[in-house]
Amino acid sequence: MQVKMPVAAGQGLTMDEKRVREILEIADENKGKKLSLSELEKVVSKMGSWWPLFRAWRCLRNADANHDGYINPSELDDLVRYILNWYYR
Ligand SMILES: [Ca+2]
Repeated sequence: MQVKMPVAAGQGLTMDEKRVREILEIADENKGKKLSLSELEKVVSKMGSWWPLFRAWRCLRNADANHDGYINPSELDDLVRYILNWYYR
């Protein structure tokens, strides 16, 4: 028997967590395992943001817990959450 799971509002669209992580991995151009503002800018413009630099800056402000100006591997989960939150609003 098939059970239909209730889908929360905004879910079931094309962008999911896996896809966001893929985009973030590709965006790490110098493979430094951390994302700079300009790398984030490319990420958000790929996701269709109108104003990528501002959006990238917001991402950094929200997820950069140690304030070094980069998204470190330990901050990546927060960044993914932030992006998903924003994307589905
Ligand atoms: Ca950081």
